[in-house]
Amino acid sequence: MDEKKVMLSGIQPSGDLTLGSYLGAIKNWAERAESFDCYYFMADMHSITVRQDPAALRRRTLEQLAQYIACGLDPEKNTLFIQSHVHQHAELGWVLNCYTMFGELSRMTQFKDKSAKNKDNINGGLFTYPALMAADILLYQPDYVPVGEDQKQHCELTRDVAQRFNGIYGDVFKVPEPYIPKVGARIMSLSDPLSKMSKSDKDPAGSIYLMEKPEDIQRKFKRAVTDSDTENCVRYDPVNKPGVANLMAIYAAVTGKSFDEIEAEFAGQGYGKFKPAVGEAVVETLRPIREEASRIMSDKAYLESVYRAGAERASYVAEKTLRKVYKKIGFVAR
Ligand code: ATP
Ligand code: LTN
Repeated sequence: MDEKKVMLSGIQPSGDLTLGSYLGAIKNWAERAESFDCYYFMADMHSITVRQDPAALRRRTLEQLAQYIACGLDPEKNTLFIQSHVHQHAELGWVLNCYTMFGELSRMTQFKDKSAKNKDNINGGLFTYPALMAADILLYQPDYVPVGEDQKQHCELTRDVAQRFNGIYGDVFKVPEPYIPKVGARIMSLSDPLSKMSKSDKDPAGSIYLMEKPEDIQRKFKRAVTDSDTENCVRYDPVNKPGVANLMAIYAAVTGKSFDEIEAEFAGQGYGKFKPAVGEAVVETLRPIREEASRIMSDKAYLESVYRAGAERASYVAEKTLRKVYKKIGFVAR
């Protein structure tokens, strides 16, 4: 019998993947792909909580799959699938909506942020989204959910919902732990170091995209907002020097160096040397991913075979949990 622990995570195809998505989430997935039983999906159902262009959504969903594979997730060893292909997500999502409280949903920062950004479309899905996310997770009984810092609150809500449900019906769900990286859990925008780097940001200067050309990446790093102090010194101080601290976090995450080592490396050299060095390290990290993803994108038949097989495997596991839930809550078996 397979004794491996289970890991699961998803990303919305709501924009092109960024360095934030990579360092906060995917890098962690790829590094653990061998030792865990892993499920990773494209959260297309979540992405329609914000209005999407249909053709762009379709394209980005497939590109995201190609990028997952290019980041090192081998489809033979990981179950890679598209959320809407596994109908159990919508079904358990509805059930869990009825076990998630209005007050809990009202406290979610992602809801507050996104409703502030999309004032003309504050829809029910945007509000109840965390119940669907709880379903995404609990269907697969995972031990860990590798995400960036911003998703911690949703993971905690998932734990609360699972515990509430188990409290009523007995042990139905495993209560999972969020798995957040020590470095890179919250990469900030290069143009505004006080806000998170985000793939749906309207200002592309703040985000580095996985598929971006090296010269564009370098240009963005050279123009990255550092700090208004006159010190011009590479020192880790997130409160007073958030721009430099963010660049240091990026450099640390891609090179594996500690903050002390980075300070020593750039002692007396100023931002003029530091910023292009970070750019160069990021370019070299992303180069193989970009090249491999472009190659995979051109093979549509392969991508289709991957997401079909993934949906089949995911559905099999998800169905077991869903049946158990339906039985416990009193639905008549078909
Ligand atoms: P959107 O702009 O559509 O809300 P996003 O860019 O904020 O998207 P998500 O799809 O919400 O990204 O996140 C995908 C995964 O990457 C999640 O696990 C999230 O925690 C992580 N992540 C996203 N942005 C960052 C970031 N700037 N730093 C670290 N991790 C991040
Ligand atoms: N809410 C996440 C995406 C997401 C997810 C999940 C992450 C949807 N379902 C399940 C982990 C597990 C986001 O907005 N980044």
